[in-house]
Amino acid sequence: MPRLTPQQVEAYGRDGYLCPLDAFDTAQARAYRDRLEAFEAAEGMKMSRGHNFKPHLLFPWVDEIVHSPAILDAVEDLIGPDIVLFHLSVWPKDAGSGTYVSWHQDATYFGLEPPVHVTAWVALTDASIEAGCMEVVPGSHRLGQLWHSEMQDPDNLLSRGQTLDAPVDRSRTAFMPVRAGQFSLHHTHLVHNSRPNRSSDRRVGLGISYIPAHVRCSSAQRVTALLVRGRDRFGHFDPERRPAVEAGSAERAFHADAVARFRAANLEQSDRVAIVRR
Ligand SMILES: O=C(O)CCC(=O)C(=O)O
Repeated sequence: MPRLTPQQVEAYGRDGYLCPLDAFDTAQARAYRDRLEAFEAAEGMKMSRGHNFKPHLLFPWVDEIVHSPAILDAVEDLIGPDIVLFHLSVWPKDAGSGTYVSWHQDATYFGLEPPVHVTAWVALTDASIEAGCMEVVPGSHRLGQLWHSEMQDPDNLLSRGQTLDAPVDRSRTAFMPVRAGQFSLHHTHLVHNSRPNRSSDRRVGLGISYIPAHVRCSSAQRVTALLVRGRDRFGHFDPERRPAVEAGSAERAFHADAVARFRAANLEQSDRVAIVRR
């Protein structure tokens, strides 16, 4: 795949997102989806809220996606050659379910300094407007970090229910539909949400958070991350262990520890926001 054009890089700077871009073909996307759903069936649980963090530590096939040259080439054009995977969430929405994602900015509880971070949302199924693809406020990334409140709602896929409560004009939004095998890119301060899936098929994507290696997490809790391209001359994170087999006992143990640390770091950031707002 060609690198991003200067026009695409300029559009990202202006609008805060790019969509759609091609990662792999639909047959490959179907194969990845089948792997995910076979695991869900075997475990008797869906990889939804509460179980959707950091699957790249459990599954070699997710590790393959996060190293995809098509995705990393585009990310490199936006954040440079030394790329660290800071976080990854699976975002499944069953057909006809009420699950949604509230209006938010990804940066809110990440505590990244400086806040240089791009999310690649990689579609394992078609994510049309009807199926509840992401909806964004173009250009809102230029507003910087905005206030959020925590609205607990089991249908909201965001783990802390963080919801924008700053007055941002949402009268002109844009949707980011992607077909299976495509991806979109969005800026850490871009205001976005997604509505329930009204289609007849499940909608599943991977939200992969990439940062340049010089960016650190300001939480006292040290977290893990994975260098996916280039060099890390900073050592801000404990290196992640790439999975050798699908959800083996070593993979599960490493994953559980990494997720626990990530949740603790997130909670610290949420507490900091609450103190500042008091
Ligand atoms: O998958 C969705 O509907 C929302 C994902 C999202 O908010 C993100 O990747 O930042």
